[in-house]
Amino acid sequence: MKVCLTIAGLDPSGGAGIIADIKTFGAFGCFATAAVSSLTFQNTVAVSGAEHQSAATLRGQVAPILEDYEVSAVKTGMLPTREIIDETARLIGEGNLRNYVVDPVVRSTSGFDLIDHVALRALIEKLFPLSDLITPNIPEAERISGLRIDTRESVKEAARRMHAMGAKNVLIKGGHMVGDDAGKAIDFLFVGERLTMFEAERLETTATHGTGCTLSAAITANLALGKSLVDAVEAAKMFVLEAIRTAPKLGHGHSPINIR
Ligand code: PXL
Repeated sequence: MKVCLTIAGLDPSGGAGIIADIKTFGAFGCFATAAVSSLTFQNTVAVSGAEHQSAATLRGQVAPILEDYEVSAVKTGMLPTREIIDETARLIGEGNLRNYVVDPVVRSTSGFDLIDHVALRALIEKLFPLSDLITPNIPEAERISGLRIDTRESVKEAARRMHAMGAKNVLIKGGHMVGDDAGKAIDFLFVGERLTMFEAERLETTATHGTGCTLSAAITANLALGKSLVDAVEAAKMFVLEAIRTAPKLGHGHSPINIR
């Protein structure tokens, strides 16, 4: 059985973060391991705060896993501080980890900042070069690239800029797209300079809490299983679409999706 690792936040309400990642790894037949970067306080309506881990408590969680298991793929989600990002970079280097997917989490669906400015710079400098794929949505890609993204040309330019920052491969998720492609759900995968577009029907729903976490975890699981990047993204996108379609409509805000 392939072992996957997630380093991400705990969303105790179950929609996002490591709970979504663990369920997703399992859904693809992988064995889930998880280290918490931050305890967040939230439900489907709002995030009210977070208590971040230290470098020592992150290392304390991850090092024993790497000593004992062969980890086939890894993803990172919410990494709120430079301290945690620097330690994550060290752990990934020491473990010689492959198939590394960075979900550059900036803000929760409900609008809470999950990383500060200094940490975002560290994420770009330290983790992009170690990664096999980064998976920003449009607001994240705008924040990282400094560009306004409202056309396919600007999607390409943003991907070029993120390549120049060290990301080998870039998946820009078009769910927040405005302009001509608003109302579609097109994801843009740049493997090096080569673009593959994934177009799916757009589901009009507020049940979107945890979609980004689930997508990156599903890609990670499929890379662990030996799929190519294009095939892994395709499988992950289908998985998330089905999870949104069959979402349980829980809570009073953005409902979690149905990961199984
Ligand atoms: O969806 C971004 C995200 C990632 N990780 C954690 C979160 C959220 C959004 O709420 O709570 C832990």
